[in-house]
Amino acid sequence: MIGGIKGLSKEELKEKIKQDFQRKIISLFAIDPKEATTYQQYLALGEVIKEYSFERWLQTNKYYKQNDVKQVYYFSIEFLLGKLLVNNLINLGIRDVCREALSELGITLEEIEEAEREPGLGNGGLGRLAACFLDSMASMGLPGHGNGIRYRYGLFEQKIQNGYQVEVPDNWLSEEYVWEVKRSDRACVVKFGGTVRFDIVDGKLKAFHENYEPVWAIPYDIPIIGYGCNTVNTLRLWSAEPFENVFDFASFSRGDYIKAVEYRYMVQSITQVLYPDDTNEQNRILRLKQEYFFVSAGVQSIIRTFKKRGKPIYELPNYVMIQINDTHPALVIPELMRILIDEEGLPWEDAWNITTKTVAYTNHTIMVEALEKWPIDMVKTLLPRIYTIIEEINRRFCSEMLERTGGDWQRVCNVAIIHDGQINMAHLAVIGSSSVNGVSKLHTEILKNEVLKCFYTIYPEKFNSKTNGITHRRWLVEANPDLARLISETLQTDRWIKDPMLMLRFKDFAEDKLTQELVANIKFNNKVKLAKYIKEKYNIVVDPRSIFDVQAKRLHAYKRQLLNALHILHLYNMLKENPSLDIYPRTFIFAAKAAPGYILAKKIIKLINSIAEKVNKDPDVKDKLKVVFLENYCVSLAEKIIPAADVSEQISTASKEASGTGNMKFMMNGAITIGTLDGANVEIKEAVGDENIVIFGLLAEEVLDYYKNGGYSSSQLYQKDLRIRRLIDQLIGNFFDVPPGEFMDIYNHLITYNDEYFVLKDFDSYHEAQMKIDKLYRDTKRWRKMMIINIGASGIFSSDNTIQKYADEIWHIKRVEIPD
Ligand code: 4GP
Repeated sequence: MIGGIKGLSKEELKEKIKQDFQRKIISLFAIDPKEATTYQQYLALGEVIKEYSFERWLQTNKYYKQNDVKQVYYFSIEFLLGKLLVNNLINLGIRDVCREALSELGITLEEIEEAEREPGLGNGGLGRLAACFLDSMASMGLPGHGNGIRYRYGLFEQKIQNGYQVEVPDNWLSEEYVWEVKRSDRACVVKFGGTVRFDIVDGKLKAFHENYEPVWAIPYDIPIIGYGCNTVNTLRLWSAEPFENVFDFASFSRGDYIKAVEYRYMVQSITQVLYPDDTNEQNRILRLKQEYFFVSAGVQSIIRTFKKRGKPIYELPNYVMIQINDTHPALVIPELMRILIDEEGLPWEDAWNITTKTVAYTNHTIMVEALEKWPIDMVKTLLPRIYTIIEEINRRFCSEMLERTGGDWQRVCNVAIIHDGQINMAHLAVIGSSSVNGVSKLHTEILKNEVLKCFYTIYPEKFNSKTNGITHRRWLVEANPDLARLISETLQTDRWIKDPMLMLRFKDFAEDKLTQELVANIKFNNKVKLAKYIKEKYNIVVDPRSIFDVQAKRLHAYKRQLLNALHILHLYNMLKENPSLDIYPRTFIFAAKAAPGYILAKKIIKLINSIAEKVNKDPDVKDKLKVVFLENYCVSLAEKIIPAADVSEQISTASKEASGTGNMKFMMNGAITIGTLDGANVEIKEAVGDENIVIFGLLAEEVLDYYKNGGYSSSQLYQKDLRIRRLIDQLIGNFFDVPPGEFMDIYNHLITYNDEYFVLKDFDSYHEAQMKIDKLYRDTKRWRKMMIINIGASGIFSSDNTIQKYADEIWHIKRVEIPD
């Protein structure tokens, strides 16, 4: 192993990097370092940098153990990490010296960084939030780790062919993954299927789980390196592997060969693929297997570590906290109960007391499709012991409720865990944890007053709000280094990288002419870079002097990419009617993946591309409008797009976007938000002031009222509003060069099924807002001032602040300083 880098001078470190890097190339590939490909250089440099973190990693774990530090485990079915090389170099504080070392070898660091493949182990917001939280915890010296799944195939790679989305498997592990360390010595056994037998042992009822299929859970650990400190926490991702001796050789010869192969296939399939859908529940047994698999392995490994401390099991909540990222890991609750009762021999009441104190739950969405429910039979067959525990939790809870409500069965059914043949995972999560939080103020209010209202009446003390955040180290220091440098120069310190609230002082320079010019230059240069990328990749010329108006996020009807698309079509119609119409030139940029089975979303992608084709080819609008759809939206593409954005589209139907985190990334990079009062947009508006954001559309309560009372008819609007009628007619007429009926699903969604997400209802107000953007942008001074205020105020939305609140109010953990 390569030694540490502690205490070396800059020169010594540079020499060491050069030597270690070259030796690594030889030891990995047995080739002359000069002959290595860029990818080989990346692998070698990655290995070297990973090993530099080992000293701190060991030290951190040792410190936690020796000092009995309380630790938090963030359980998430997704971790969307992005590339790690740049991040790790920055956090270790050695990026510049590494660049110099390599350049002395004739190698450009940025080229190596570009060669990294990012693991797409997440769909969108929820998974990326988990990754931001890991960075914040490590950088703040908080003892917090991740627990998840090492999917063999991450989220599909998106290609656009003839305007349609085509999905290609993401074979991210075809080459080794540099940043992980396989820990076979820490493997756990997870048990599926079988039967449960109850027996009296020493006068106590005891459960025996028999005839199950065992699966090995093998952990792969990734070091999570903190910025500017010695903390290196752990992200543990589990991979499923078969037991070699389950179907022994004798059964092979008895003709059970097929059975053995089936078993092997069953096991490997568990961690084979990430479900490419972040809102529609995949009512599939495999998904349930995945959930139990990583939960069981994670809880077992936590208990094993805890027991090594030699403390009584009753003390668990004083040393361990498990945060469950949405309901996917909610089986933590019965799994911890199982271990405490069956393996530790605790009585039910004690086990329950420990479990509810140890677990906390975050809700990320109110979309009904995403609130997980599992059929009883499926759980009973796959997880028979877990099922009996859920049943008992439910029985006790319901009888308590029955008493409380004076025998009101209807009210009890509304909150039961098991009802109508299904297990409601959100109910299990709320009942079994000490804290329930929403991810923005508005979202938490909606949880309390609508979605989880019944529970809020029962446990008001559990409910709290933790507005999401993003790590400014990735989304500013790494993605927009010039802007980060300007902030440091302006504030005459780079302490804001550790303490993001200092960023607020940047707002004081909003009127300063020089700062305004510098911010504008940086934005312009970022736009030039993105324009170059677009030209190289798509052969489309976009003008960096035009407004870059960006909507980049998952494609979903409630996020309303359709509203944006229809509005572009409207601008096009206006320009065709009046070619001299004075609109400021705009480049509309989209990036979005649609779940492969989500037909409407895929049609919207096709529509955007059809509009792009029409607009980009038309010489009449050439200087005023451009539309670009960038394929395969992922973390590294986001890092290219966001720093170049002028306008940030956050236009979801109010009440539907729990928080949004893209909205924060864009503001941090100086884009001005056009948005509804939804999710964290509400708090962004509070932070920047009404004059530095452009708000439009229905309010959440209006939307919720409409849902309750009906009241809005999209077909009436179609009849009344000529602009809208024209747009809809263009969709279903022969305006676009597409097969007949191509956009019928969109038409039906908007008109036949009455526009569930109020696209047409908000159209007029959106148009007004866009005209306001047009006007504001022309006022250069004003716009620059807005940019600076947004950048400065974004410090509030650093995930460091969010995590501090989780640490203080839910986890009760403290920062620790890992000594050298
Ligand atoms: C997302 C929410 O849709 C988004 O508003 C929020 O910012 C993000 O979680 C993080 O809290 N939800 C999901 C999901 O990604 O899978 O439900």
